[in-house]
Amino acid sequence: MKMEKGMQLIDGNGKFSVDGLKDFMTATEFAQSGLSYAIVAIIGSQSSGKSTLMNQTFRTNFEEMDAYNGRGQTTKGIWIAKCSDIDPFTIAMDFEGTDSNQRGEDDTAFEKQSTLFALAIADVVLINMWYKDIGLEHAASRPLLKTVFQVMKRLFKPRKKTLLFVLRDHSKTPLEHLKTALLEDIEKIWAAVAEPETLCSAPLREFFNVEITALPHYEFQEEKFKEQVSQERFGGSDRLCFVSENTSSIHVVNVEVNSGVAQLRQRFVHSIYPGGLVSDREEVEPASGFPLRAEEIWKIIKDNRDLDLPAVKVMVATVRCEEIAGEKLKCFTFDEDWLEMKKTVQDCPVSGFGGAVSSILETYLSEYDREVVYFDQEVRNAKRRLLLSNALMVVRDAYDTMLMHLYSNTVNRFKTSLEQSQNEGQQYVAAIHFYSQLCMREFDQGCEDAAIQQSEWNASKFREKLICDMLSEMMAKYKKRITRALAKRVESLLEAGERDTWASIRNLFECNTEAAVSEFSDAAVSFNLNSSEIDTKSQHLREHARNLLEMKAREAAAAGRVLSRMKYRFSQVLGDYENSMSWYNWTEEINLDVVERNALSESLRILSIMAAMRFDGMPDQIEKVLFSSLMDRTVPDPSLQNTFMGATLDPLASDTWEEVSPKATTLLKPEDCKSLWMNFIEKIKPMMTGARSRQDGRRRTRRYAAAGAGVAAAAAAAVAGPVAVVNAGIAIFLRWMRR
Ligand SMILES: Nc1nc2c(ncn2[C@@H]2O[C@H](COP(=O)(O)OP(=O)(O)O)[C@@H](O)[C@H]2O)c(=O)[nH]1
Ligand SMILES: [Mg+2]
Repeated sequence: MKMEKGMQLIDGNGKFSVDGLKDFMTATEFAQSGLSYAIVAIIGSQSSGKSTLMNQTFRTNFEEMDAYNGRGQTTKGIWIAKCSDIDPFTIAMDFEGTDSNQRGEDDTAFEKQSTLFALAIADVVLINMWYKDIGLEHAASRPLLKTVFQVMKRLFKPRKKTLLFVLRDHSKTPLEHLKTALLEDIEKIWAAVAEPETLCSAPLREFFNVEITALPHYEFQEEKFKEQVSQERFGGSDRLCFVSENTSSIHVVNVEVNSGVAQLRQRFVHSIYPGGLVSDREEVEPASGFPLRAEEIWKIIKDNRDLDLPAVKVMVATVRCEEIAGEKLKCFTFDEDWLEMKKTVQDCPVSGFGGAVSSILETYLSEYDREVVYFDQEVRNAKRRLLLSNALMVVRDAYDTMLMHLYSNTVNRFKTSLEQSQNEGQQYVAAIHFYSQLCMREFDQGCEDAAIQQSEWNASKFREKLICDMLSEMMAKYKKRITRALAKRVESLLEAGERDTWASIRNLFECNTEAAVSEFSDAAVSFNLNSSEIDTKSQHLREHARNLLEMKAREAAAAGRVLSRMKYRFSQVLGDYENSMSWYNWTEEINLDVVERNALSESLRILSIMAAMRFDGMPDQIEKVLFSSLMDRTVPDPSLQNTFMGATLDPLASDTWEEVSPKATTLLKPEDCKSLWMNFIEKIKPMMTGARSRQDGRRRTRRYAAAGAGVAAAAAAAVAGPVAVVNAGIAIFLRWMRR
């Protein structure tokens, strides 16, 4: 597409050509111009030679009216074209003429809209006028100027514009006269235009640089016209003049003082550079935002809304920065190096991960920065932050995976090194010191290597977890040590069930637990824990030991086990007694009731020991209560059970021990003890029955033995000797007894 021929940006019905402009942008590569560009628009009455002038000046190819077909509306709407061979990139905008008969007298809406569009978008607005109109009260150009000033005052914060008046068909009237009359006209019209409050009495110069030039008749003096319009260098023509003089009396400043001859085209070469036609323009907006800006401005104008240019600027910047950020994010997400990195890190740690990812990220962030450089700073910074945070979201999983590798490798390394050191017989605390430092150092280096420069991420969570795991490893070791030191010994102490069982257990617990805690505290120094953290961990170790005790105590307090221990103890006492009794020697026989009471008392002590964990060594009444309730009334009076009296009289009819916290240390409730005891009593009855009958047997045996011994003694004395006779007698007697 040859864009010098121009494209219709807005058609006669006010429709904006988004697609056409897109093609124009692509074909001309306008977007690449950054801020190095200028836009020149021309407004003026219908068929006043605007298109002709634009084509001659900028070597464009806007449609012109055929001179032989009479005056009429040729240019419809608004056209744009790239000016040929002008540096910087310059866009020419050709407008449908004002006062057009085709639209009718009252249809001034489009004129106003297009004028406003020209003032909002162009750097230089050429105002095409017939030279003969100057000074005329009813000249066609007066309503146009009024419109220009009105719309300029309607713009919110407009940029200062250059108005370049082009006086057409200039003949002999000296330029000085024309200029004076024109400037007076302009000032009058400016003053007459009602001003919004904010701009009250603001002078014209704050809004416009005014320049005036005059051209000969194109048709009658075509050669001269062309020469003055499009000659590359300053020529000698005296017809094309930029005029000005001391205009202080009429408050117009910045009027170009140039009485010499200049070429109109030449004014647009290097127009943005110092000394150029628009070198003092401010707040230029980037070329890449042009389509959006033009479309938005036209939309606002069409909707007859207030045209707030700074707001448009922010809107354009927002949309463009978002678009660019979106493109960059997409490019980053699909960047081959990044994808490769992301894939690799799933399987194993990647050396130099942070540097590599940061550098890929930086590539796209720099591209973003380059492309948005001319947009509103606040907007572009905000969108950059968003781009970065979105890109970091893309990276986050891979980063975490990378840290996960470092973390788990370090934990494994720590465990294996420690294990190896133990196998080699190294001192445990020293090994902890050495390997924890070594592993942490390596972990920190790994994290540094994985750090994403653009992020504020750190590995503290993984580091904490790592320390936690190392400590757990250590804790497990000390817990094991405590278990090993306590479990079996506590079991046998409970099994023995001696009077000092709990004191011994407490002693055992304290010695071993505190030894482990103290060593743990020494080892924990490696992890820079504060004292309260060390205290907490130490407490865990103590709790572990205590729980172990409780577990062992509860195992030992299982009803069946207690019962069998009591029975065993009972049988032991009874057995000891029976073993001490001789079947044939008439030694002093102890009352079996006393023995029984002894055995019962020993068994009851086991029950008393097992009733609660005496962890804190506090005295309690359990043994006393058990003895008074069970020993003194071996079988509770069944008639009192289930009665109020029974309940009050029986201290064991309860599920708690006084002075003993039921949750913490009760192993057997009072009522459990009672039922266990009753059970026990039932179980030992046969033992006692057996003992009693054996006692009877013994008594009889001894009697017979004594009798037999008398007879035998006599016989023995006579025959074989006394001992053999006695023994034979006893053997016969025992056989008889067992029958
Ligand atoms: N009198 C006069 N006519 C001109 C001049 N330049 C062009 N024309 C003629 O004016 C008519 C309208 O020209 P055009 O450029 O289409 O005017 P536009 O409607 O303002 O764009 C054509 O016939 C041109 O030949 C000029 O400098 N003086
Ligand atoms: Mg035209």
